[in-house]
Amino acid sequence: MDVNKILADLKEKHPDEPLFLQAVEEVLHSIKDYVAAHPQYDQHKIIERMVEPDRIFTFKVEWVDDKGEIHVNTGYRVQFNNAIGPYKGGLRFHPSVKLDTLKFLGFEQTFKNSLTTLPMGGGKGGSDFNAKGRSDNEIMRFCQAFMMELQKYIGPETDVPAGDIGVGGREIGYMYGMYKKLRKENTGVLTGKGAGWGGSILRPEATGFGAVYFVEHMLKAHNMDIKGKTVAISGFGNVAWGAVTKATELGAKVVTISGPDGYIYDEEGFNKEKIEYMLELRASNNDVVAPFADKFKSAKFFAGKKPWEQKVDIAMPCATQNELRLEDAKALIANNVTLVAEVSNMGCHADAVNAFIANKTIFAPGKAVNAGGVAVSGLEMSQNSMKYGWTGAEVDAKLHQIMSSIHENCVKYGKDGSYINYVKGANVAGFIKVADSMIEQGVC
Ligand code: 2IT
Repeated sequence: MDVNKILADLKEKHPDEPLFLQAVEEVLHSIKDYVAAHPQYDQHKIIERMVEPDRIFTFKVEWVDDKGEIHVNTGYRVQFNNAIGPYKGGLRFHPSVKLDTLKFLGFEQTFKNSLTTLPMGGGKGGSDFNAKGRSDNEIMRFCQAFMMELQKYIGPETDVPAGDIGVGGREIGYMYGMYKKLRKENTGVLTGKGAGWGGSILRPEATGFGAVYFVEHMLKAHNMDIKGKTVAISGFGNVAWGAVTKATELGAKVVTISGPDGYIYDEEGFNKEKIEYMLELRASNNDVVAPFADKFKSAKFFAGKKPWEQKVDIAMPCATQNELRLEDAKALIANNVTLVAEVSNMGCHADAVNAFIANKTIFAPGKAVNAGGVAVSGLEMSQNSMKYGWTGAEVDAKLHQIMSSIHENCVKYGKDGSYINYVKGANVAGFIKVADSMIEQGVC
């Protein structure tokens, strides 16, 4: 495989898709030695076939706000690769969403879903809708209008969306209601549903919980324990909330969360009351964390800053892509960080990842660390197919097992002397299953 040629061709074809190119570049660099040692992949042009999404849908979403004004947004669904199962992946509602964003996320999702051990292909979708300041009724009307179009392209056996940034239980509810009305069916077409109407217990917590379970495995592989460790977390949405909750429960001291407005440092660490307040902040639709410092005396707000300047043992970026850059990685390394677990999809800029690896910092990529979310989505699909529901303890046990298996696979393909290169391990392990399935299923 000529990585440089494939990347140059892609760049020429998609010069305006920097995120997609960044995601592909990271994967190709980490799998190139493995591919070179296994000529069947080149023979079957697997890489060239893998970097091209199966299909992309783009549609118009029209809706009316509370004042009667009409708005127009763009909706997308990228069906990236279904070699190992139905397309599966979240919907992101955020003003920054472009086709580039969803192609990068769909590409990442293909490898991540392969790592989960469950039969799910990769897909992603969303819209440039901005929920900030919108009423619940406006959000409902937008979700309904979005689903009126999206329903043409999805189905429980073909493509199963879920949440991502800006799409949580509330939005999934409104979209599911409209799907059901249009299609006259109660099926597992979306995951992240309410526990009372087909959702899996523990799906809201799964991404954050799974991430902390993965961190536990990383620490254990290096003869350490999470208890007593200080943790910097960014973001304050669903994923950050799950991570703060589980890390706190296991005896770690979480000292930061963040929003687009800045970050909160709380020297006393989080507790139940503070964790509950995170949910309140999020439900306010204001996208800020500053009010946290007004409510809790021990909390300080740092406007416009990122948490990575604080001295901590563990850093877990849980907000969005490229939120941790080279200067942040340098600050963490200078402060002797023990471990960095990327929880957001491509949360660390490539330069930052390279700095961690060069420094032999224990570092794992999002597609391994955050795979617990989509894994429990896969378990939700299984429960829906069986018309059955597992208990929280059953789902949690399966989540534990999946995170353990992902860690094992990362070590298997990423061990480099005494250092575990989790980036290489995750990319190679994710690649093999998809690539072999494509070969077995022929050119189609
Ligand atoms: O990035 C992700 O893995 C998600 N947003 C969850 C996808 C899913 O289908 O649960």
